[in-house]
Amino acid sequence: MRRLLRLAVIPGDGIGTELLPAALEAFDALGIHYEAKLLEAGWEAFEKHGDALPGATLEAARDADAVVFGAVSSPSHSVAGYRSPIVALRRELDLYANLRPAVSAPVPGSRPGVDLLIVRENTEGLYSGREREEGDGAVAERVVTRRASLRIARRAFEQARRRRSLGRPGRVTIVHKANVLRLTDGIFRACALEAAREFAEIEVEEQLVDSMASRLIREPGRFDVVVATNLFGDILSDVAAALVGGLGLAASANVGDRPLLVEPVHGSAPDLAGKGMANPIATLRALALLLAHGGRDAEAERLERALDEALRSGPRTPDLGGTATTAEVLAAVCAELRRGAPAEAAGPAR
Ligand code: GGG
Repeated sequence: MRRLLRLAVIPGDGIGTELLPAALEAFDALGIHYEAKLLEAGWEAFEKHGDALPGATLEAARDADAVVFGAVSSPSHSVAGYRSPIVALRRELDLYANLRPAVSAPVPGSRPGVDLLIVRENTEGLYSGREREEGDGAVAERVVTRRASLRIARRAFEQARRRRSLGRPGRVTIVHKANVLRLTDGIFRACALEAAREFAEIEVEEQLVDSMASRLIREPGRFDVVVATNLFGDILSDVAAALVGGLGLAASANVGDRPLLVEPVHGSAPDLAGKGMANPIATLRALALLLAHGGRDAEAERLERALDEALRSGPRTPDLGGTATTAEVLAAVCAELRRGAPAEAAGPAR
């Protein structure tokens, strides 16, 4: 039997608490040997403890093999003492790369022939947290360092190399706006081109971010790996998700040296919360990313296959035009996993 997988599970707020820990039922169906420590973070945690990311949560996350994060939506106005728990977790755990795949899905409206990976810098850029009031307005600092740019670029090229070994083209598109942001994106661009020289077999191209947004919508099938600074990557990955079924299906992996943090891309969706109708597929895909990045490719593929089959022929939540509940979709995926499961994986293995 494989080593016990120690998970820190942070449901967060809103639909995050309806999706987690419920989605871990898929790990039971896969026969994965795991333990889950449930932890608090988000607005409710802030109201209760005065901290959106309590110290105990951060410590347990540091100690876990992997972190599964649900969803939060931080207030859009300033609240004294509040910090975004997901942005803080990414920074505290130095999870410097946010990997966001966008792949065609068997659902209405998904564009065919899309299989791309957005590699978003996760620790600096416009999310550096350096904002201050000045004059009659405010200033946000966009921080770009050589260290962070080189390591994110290398991560992108490594991903392109790995994907090339699986039959993808092996191409990295560097996204920037160095013609205007000459210093910050000048550094990002130069570092990405420097990293490119270590990966001779990988094709490299550049796109200005505005042109990239337009090309992504017109011809998403031509992109393989896309590397971008924090905000550009955040926006482009939501665009990419919209092309292949929407945020209800999109997941990401936050990676650094250790541990790994996976999450659905969507937020806590306060308008949907409490109805039991949130789409669990993004959270389940996040679990598949956890397995894939944890060196458990066979189980990741089984989960991905079950998700595709459930999307093709199973019940669908309202975001995909159906009327099914979260629980019904989850049950369909788990039934799919249990059908044809290897004998030792037929039941819970905790
Ligand atoms: N599952 C990721 C998530 O909660 N996304 C929404 C998000 O990034 N929110 C930032 C925040 O509310 O602090």
